[in-house]
Amino acid sequence: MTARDVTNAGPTLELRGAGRGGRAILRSTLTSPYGRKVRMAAQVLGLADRIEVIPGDTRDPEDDLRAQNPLGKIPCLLTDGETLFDSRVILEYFDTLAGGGRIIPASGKARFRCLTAACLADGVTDAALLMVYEGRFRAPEQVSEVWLEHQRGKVLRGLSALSDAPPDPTHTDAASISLACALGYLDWRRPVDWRPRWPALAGWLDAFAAAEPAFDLTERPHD
Ligand SMILES: N[C@@H](CCC(=O)N[C@@H](CS)C(=O)NCC(=O)O)C(=O)O
Repeated sequence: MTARDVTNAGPTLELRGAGRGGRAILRSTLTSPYGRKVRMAAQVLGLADRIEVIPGDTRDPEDDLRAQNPLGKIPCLLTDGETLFDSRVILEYFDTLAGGGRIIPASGKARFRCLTAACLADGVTDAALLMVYEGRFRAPEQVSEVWLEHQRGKVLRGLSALSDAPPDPTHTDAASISLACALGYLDWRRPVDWRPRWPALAGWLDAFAAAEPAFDLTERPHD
C-alpha cells in the first residue's frame, strides 16, 4: 500500500446509528463544554437532526459510557458501528462529512493555526474543569491551593493569548467554537472572574453570539 493509499483508505463513515430514526448517538450532557462544541458544530454544519443526544454519567460505573469510551469521558459519538472521541476528533469527522474545510481549513498554515487556537481554548477549558473538579472530588481540607494556582495560571495565560489574538468572531470554525465554549463554561462555573480583566474577550463573545445562532441554540438548559 502506498502512502497515497493510506490517506484515502477505507469506506466512508456514515452519520447514522441506533438512535431514534437511525440517528447517531452522542453521549454527552447538555452542560459539558466539550459536548457543546460538538453540538454547536453539528448545528453549524446542518447535521444536528441526524444525532440523538443521550446523557452520559461520567461518575457512574454502571453507565455503558465506560464500555464505549474507556476513558469514561464525554462527548463520545456512536456512529455507523464506530465510536469516536474526543471532541476534536468529532469536529474533524463532522467537517469531513460536510465536505471538508468548513470549520477546519483543509490545508496550509490556516489549518494548523486554527487547530492550535482551538487547542489553546480547549486547554483553558481543561484547566478550568480541573479547578472545578478539585472542589468536586476532594474534601475541603484536601483541596490543594498549589494545584488550583497551577491550573489558574493556564486559564489566565490562555485567556491573555486569546485576547491578544482572537479568532474572527464572525467566522465560525473550530477555533471560535472552542473559544466560545470555553468562555461559556467560565461564565457558568466561574473558576476565575475573567470579564473585568479581558473586556475585549467579553466583546468577542458578544460578537460571536450575535453572528452565530448556534451559540444560543446550544446554551445549557436553565432550570
Ligand atoms: N479532551 C476531551 C475532554 C472531555 C472531558 O474532559 N469531558 C468531561 C466532561 S465536560 C468529562 O468527561 N469528565 C469526566 C472525567 O474526566 O472523568 C474532549 O475534548 O472531548
